[in-house]
Amino acid sequence: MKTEIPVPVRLADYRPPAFLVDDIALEFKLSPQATEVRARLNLRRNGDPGAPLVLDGKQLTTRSVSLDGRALGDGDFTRTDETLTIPEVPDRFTLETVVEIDPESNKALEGLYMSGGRFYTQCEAEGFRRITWFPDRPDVLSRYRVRIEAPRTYGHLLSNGNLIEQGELDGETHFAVWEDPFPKPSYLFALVAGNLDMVADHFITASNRRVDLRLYTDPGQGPRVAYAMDALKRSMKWDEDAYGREYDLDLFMIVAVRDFNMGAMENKGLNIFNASLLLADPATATDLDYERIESVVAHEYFHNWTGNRITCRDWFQLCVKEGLTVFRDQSFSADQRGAAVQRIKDVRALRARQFPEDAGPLAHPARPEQYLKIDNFYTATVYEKGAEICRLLKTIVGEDDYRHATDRYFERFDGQAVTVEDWLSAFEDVTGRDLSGVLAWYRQAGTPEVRIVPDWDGESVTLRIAQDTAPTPGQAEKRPLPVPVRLGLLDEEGRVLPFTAPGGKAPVTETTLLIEDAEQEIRLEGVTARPVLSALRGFSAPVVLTVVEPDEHRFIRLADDPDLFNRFEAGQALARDLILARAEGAPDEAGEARYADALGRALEDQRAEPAFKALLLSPPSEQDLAQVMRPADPAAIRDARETLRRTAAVRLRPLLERLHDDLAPQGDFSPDAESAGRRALRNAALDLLATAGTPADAARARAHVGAAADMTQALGGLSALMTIGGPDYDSAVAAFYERWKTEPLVIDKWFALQARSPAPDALDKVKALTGHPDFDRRTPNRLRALIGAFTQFNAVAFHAVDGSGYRFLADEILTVDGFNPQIAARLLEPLGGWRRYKPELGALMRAELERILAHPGLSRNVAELAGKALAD
Ligand code: B3K
Ligand code: ZN
Repeated sequence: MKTEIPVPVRLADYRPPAFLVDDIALEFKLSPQATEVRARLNLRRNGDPGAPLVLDGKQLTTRSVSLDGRALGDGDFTRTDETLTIPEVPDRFTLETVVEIDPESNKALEGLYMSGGRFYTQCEAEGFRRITWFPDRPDVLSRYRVRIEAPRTYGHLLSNGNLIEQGELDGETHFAVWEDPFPKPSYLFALVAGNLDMVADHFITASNRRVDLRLYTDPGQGPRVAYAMDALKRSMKWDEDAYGREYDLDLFMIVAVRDFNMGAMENKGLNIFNASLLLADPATATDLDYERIESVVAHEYFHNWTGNRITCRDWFQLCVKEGLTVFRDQSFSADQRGAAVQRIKDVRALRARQFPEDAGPLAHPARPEQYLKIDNFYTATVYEKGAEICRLLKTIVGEDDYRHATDRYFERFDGQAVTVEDWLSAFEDVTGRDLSGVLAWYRQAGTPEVRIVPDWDGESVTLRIAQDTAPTPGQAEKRPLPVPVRLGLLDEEGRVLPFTAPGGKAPVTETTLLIEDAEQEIRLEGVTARPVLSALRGFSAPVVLTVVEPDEHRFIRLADDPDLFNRFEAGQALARDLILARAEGAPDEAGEARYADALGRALEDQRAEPAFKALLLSPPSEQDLAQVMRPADPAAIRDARETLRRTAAVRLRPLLERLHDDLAPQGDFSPDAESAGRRALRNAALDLLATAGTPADAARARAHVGAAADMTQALGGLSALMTIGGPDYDSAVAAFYERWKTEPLVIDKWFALQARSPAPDALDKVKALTGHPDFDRRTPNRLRALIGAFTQFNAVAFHAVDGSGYRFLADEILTVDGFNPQIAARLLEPLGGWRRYKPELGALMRAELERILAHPGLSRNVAELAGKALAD
């Protein structure tokens, strides 16, 4: 065990690199247990004349170091576990190192590693140092030339940029040389080698250049990339139209890999994807898979400009690439699939993950100020809140200025490593506005709470608006932030009610108010009837909104708000309050019935699309509810939520049965949003009926499974059978395994489904599944499927009063930490919120965190998060 006290990295300590590397030539001799890496770096001093050269490296066996052709001896440099320092070097020189690495035993899946007998890399954030000695930081941009030599059995040899040479060496060995003309940070380096299927296509850019597109998969999986290829071409076109961004190389490649720590990686010209986010066909992938593939393909592609051409100065600025790129992929998905439904899904995800993070011990600003392990900061706050900040910035400056400002940003910062301030400076230049308030959004942690009290006097309505952000760890004082509130009015019959906005002359039906003070009053004139407020339309800012109003107004919005997001929101708010009331022992049965009937009317509404109705049918998730119930009692939440769902099922039975019948699939499968919406609504109807669980419902679920021709329907049916329980479910689960046991991506779903089981012995079953021959902790997808799904989606079993769920998770974290600290740290998240739960549960969660923290040899990744979770 190392007893060093880890020193945090601080934004305030940022210094420009002492040396720049203009170009680097890498030569790989690939071999599973002993790969040789020769690196030739052309270095140039950057500032401070006396500074020594310090390079990063990790788990490298160093064979030689030479400077301008002269071999260096032990006395010429010093080495620690993670650095190599040469005290005296000229202002310009060439450094050559030869190291040996062991990809086969690399189970951390960072640097160069193996999956299925092939070689892959993952370098963001600090994986390149596991490949060679280098100033491994994003503000060192270099031109790469990469030569790969390997036995011919590794059929494809890939790296970034353009292939400039390839050939045979001796009949057994072949090689390839790649050159990437665009200077890039080391985290964007990539290499892939092995036998792969390749699917080729091309794209003609706006300026009429041909770009070859090649998608690579494990052998046999090629036919499953058709949808990803299509999504890629649509993404390329969209970025030209929406942001004026054209692709810059002649070749764009994506490789799918089974073993991968996260979703995907935007390496220049050679994206590497978790296979689950690239491969799809109707039989094996769900509509959600298709949706994610489309959005992640777009996300990684969009990084080519926001991330690669313009990168981050340091890792604190991560949201400059991630928040912006998420905003871009959300906008793309909205254009492809419909803005309202997309927005609802994005907000649901934000609330499920970012809001709890922002309200707990791990709260941090979208631009954090310090870290121990940067891996721990690829968070919902950096990504999703980062995207929300871009969105509200766009709302504040308006569509046209947003586009002018992003044009300016690309023009001014192309080829550079930038900060949040640089990003905002483009907007300040174009608009002439002071955007320090937006900067504060990046710097301040916590979710603002906005409260609106409307008061109508017969002619005008006065809105008293207050905002407040609770203190977060390390940030006791909070300032008010600029909050754009899109708003309209309805009358009590649900009709649109025009009004005159502040400073306006003519009546309007919607306006955007910019709230900037802790408290302020705004008056809307010309309001001729008692108004129903529809505020924060489209979720125009990432805040928690409370409007002081009668319940009645929510019913009116649920029925008639022209803003679909707020219709959805009204239903969620009604359901939430009813569930909380019951969970806290004060059920409102009349209210529950009324809510169910209102849902029924919304389902009959011919104007609304099926995808939207499917969302309406689902009350806030158990996780969302655990956020608002104080203290949270997961078992009471589950009971109350299921009771409300059952009430809806009973009252709406004929309607739900009809929906389920009428939406039965006809004709061939199509992954488009409309067809997916129909399948979603059909599954949602079945799922609701299953809460009633009559023999007729069971028969319906069985028939649904039996007839399912695609994975969305198959899982929808299985999930309904699981809700009902009993032998039908058991035999369906067994049959599913038999049918799909040779398809790892489907077997992941099989594990994940069972992890969510509401049965009382769910934990025992999950434990038993860890002994299943197909369970392998070293494959992150499998681990997430079973352990991740259990802790996130099985709140009742995870929060069992005897602490068995927590103990199980802690044991798993400690096991996984032994070989993959990044993934172990990710698993810790559900324990972080211990203070929000009933004291008896909180104490048990805390005890497990303490046990984890005391474990000898704990990784820095897990130590940082467990330590923070326990800190006062
Ligand atoms: N940039 C990568 C994330 C890398 C995570 C490293 N621990 C994927 C993405 O956001 O596009
Ligand atoms: Zn990204």
